[in-house]
Amino acid sequence: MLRSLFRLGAAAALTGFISLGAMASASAATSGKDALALLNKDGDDTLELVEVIDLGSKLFVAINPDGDTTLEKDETKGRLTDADWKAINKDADQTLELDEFLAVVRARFKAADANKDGKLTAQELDAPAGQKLLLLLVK
Ligand SMILES: [Ca+2]
Ligand SMILES: [Ca+2]
Ligand SMILES: [Ca+2]
Ligand SMILES: [Ca+2]
Repeated sequence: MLRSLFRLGAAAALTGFISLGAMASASAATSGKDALALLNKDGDDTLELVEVIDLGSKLFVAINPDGDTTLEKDETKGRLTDADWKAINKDADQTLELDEFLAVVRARFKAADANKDGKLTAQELDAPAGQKLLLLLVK
């Protein structure tokens, strides 16, 4: 546990120049174990894509307080950086539609699934790619 925390710290330090802005305002990273306790609802000990997409759909509604069909930049603060927005917002308007948002969720899930078995373990969630997914989902 201590060693994985250290690894996480080292990884965070390495990527710090990219995510410093986001990290500074966000609370401490969520551990894979905590994330599973919080997000895994079906009684196994992994997150599957269907669970994560379901979460993403609910999150889209939850972080969209103005109740329109899009996310604006201020609504994704701390979850997505300006660089993320550029990459995600394919139609180059000032908003993220649900399909654009879920495409990011899906891409981050795939990136985090190191052994490509369609499930995210606590260990995979603790790795940098897993933390990127959690940054999006948990705040
Ligand atoms: Ca599960
Ligand atoms: Ca909105
Ligand atoms: Ca858009
Ligand atoms: Ca996996």
